[in-house]
Amino acid sequence: MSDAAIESLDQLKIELPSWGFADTGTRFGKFLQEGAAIDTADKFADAGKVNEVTACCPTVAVHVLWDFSESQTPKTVAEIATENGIRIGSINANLFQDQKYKLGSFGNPDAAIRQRALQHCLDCIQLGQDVDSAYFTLWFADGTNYPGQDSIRERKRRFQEGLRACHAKLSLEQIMLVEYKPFEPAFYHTDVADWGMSYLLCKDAGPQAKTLVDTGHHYMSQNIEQIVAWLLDEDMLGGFHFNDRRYADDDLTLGSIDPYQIFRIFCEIHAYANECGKYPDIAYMVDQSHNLKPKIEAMIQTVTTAQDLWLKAALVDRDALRGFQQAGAIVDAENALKSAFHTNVHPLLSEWRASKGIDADPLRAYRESGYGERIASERAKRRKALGIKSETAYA
Ligand code: PSV
Ligand code: MN
Repeated sequence: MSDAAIESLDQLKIELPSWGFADTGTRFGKFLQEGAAIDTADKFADAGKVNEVTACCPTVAVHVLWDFSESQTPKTVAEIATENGIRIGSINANLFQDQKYKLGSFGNPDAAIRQRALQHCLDCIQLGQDVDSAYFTLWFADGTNYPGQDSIRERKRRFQEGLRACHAKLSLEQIMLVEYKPFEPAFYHTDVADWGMSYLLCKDAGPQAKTLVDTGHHYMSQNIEQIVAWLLDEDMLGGFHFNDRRYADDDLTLGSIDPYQIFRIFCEIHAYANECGKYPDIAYMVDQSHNLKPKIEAMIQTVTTAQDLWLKAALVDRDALRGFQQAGAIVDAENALKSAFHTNVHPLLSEWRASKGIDADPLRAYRESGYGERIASERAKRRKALGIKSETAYA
């Protein structure tokens, strides 16, 4: 069983977010880091470094407005990724920063603004085709802040129209992921607030549209593994955004608050694979922006935590569990999960890492490489030369 579990780690390719390497913060302020990426090339270099020490992050997600500029063709950006040993993964549309989107993008009452949002998406789809990216990811900040502000049903129909138009332009290789989020920045109603709304919109749009589960986008105590199980069973789970949360969309490192929940989510995926004879096609992506933890270390921590919990979930004795379930042996069934969760999987992880030719401890390898110190000093100098002001304690 442990050989199969180790082998299953090859299924867990984790995409890193380009935006996770740049300076970010909350709406109250930013805490800048000397080593933060200044441009897309820096972000790709950092993602490449994480891939080098973990051997499981071959792609990087891009956010179009933050990673592409008119001075660089998509192909040039793709080449920078290749130079860093990675590829461009999902293309994330940006439908929330433009001043025009105050009342929404696809849900906006103004047809001209909806058209502008649609055009942006069609450009993203084309960009995806230009750089051979399989995933086009949509998250909408759309919603209203006050009762009566707009018609909820009309907004739903506007979304249906926009998403259908996007789907019509996908190539056969492209998958469109629709993310949901219960609140923020809209606080009265969010147009795509939960998995059911995403599911319905995807079904309406076409067969290449799937739901994206961001682990941080749920109300307190929601059973995320049930959502995952249902979406898997309906062939509608397209991808994940990995992070953890305590209160809202906190962007914490994966499993920092509730590792057992991530384990239970992974159990559903292994259960599916066990029944269907193959792992589902899911895009596993990180969505975290750290401004307290060192960014690259936080990414390595997330990735290795994901592998750790994935492996534990792979160790659940499925035959025994099925027997306990049939017999109504609740205590034994639960213990089948718990004993897997409490297994020390480090020896197995080390075995997998040795087979990939990497250090058994990716964080240690990263620290010993001196990369963090090198980029901090090089980027601080470059910031100075570029005239980028940093009002930080380190300045
Ligand atoms: C929104 O909170 C979100 O989860 C979406 O995925 C965005 O693309 C991303 O965060 C921006 O950081
Ligand atoms: Mn997300």
